Amino acid sequence: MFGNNHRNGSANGSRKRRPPRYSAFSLIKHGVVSTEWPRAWRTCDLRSSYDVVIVGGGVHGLATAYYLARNHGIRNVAVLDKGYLGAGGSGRNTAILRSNYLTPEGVRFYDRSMELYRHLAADLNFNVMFSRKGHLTLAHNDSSLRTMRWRAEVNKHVGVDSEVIDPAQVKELVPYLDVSTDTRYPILGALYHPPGGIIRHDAVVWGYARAADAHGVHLHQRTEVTGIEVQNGRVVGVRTNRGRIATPVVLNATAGWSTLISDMAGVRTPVQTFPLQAAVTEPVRPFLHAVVVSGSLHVYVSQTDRGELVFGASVDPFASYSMRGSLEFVEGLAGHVLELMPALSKMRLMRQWAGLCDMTPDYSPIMGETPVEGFYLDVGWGTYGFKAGPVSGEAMAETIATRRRPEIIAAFGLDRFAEGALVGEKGAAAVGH
Ligand code: PYC
Repeated sequence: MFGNNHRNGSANGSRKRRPPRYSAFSLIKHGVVSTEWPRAWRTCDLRSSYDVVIVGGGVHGLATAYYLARNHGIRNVAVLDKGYLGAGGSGRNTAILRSNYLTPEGVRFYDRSMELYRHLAADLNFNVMFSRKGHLTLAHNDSSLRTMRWRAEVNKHVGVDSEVIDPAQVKELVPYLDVSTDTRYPILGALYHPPGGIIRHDAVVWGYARAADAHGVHLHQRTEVTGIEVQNGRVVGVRTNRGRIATPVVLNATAGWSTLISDMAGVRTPVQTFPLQAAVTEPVRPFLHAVVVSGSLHVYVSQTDRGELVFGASVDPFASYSMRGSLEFVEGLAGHVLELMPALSKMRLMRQWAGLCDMTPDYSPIMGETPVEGFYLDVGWGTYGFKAGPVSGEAMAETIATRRRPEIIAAFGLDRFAEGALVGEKGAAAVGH
């Protein structure tokens, strides 16, 4: 087991430790013989000061901490979460990865994330179970077909593999889809994006947490931020339920509560919070080898390595902080799924849940500096945050280390709303909202 605090690093957390390695022998030993698994990260005392405090222990906050330490040598960093690591959007999303966006800024950004995800298991020495299945966005009418063609052209221009395919090709990729022409929503074609796929979301969270900890970062669960101290226009500290921390840099990497945290620093953001519901079935043998999305039917589905079908929809039509599933959602979902794949009528849903989505007016995130010096934002992730975890972590770490927003996130600053330079991604943001 890792000891407390600084046993494996220097007092300022500046020395890198090796994360534990699991051999086949140790898996058998811990799985069968022993009940005591080594801890993946330490439990640390809260220091009275840190160079950087990251609010939010999801994939964005943890990735930023990891890249701050690994790429920039900034290790006196704390990640605070009021619950447990991955308790928010990182543990509640449907784990779809893709980069087939609509704007060149969006495509380039998410493509970098895909590249980081492809190498993440080796990078973190942790199996994140990335499965490159291919991603299909179905078009049921002429206008969505037009948008698919537009997206395919932008994707190709930026070097991302996407093309529009016809119903016969769709059927070849997903034989269980009903592509007949006498349905209510006939499939006219699809945007096919071969690099898309799914990943194991909790493994991504744990992998980043473990690697950040090994670099000396402090991970503080059950640590709620109650205030942010600003003096003369700059951040000087954070108040928490466990005490005060002096710090010149705070990153708001929360979802759901991002406006609450920004308000504490006196920074207003154009964000509204909506629930998004999802559900999972019992496991069945593998038969769905691509991620399937239908904007018109407001549904997406993929099959996990365990055989379960994971379904999601668009956000609920009202702003709320509720994370409960509803019967209306399941009823609508079942109807829409059966329009697409009637053969699924006998499958049983096992669980449903909801997560919180911070929606911005242009369906793009907000990343970078704010009018308060030292207070940074990585928020407004709507329904597209999980797939961006690695690239936003990398870019936010660079922003904090160099005090300059790198080119890859230049378009996503808070200033774009005042300047009217929006990055309109509505046509490519999950399903129609
Ligand atoms: O952006 O691909 C996406 C997505 C899937 C589920 C929610 N968002």
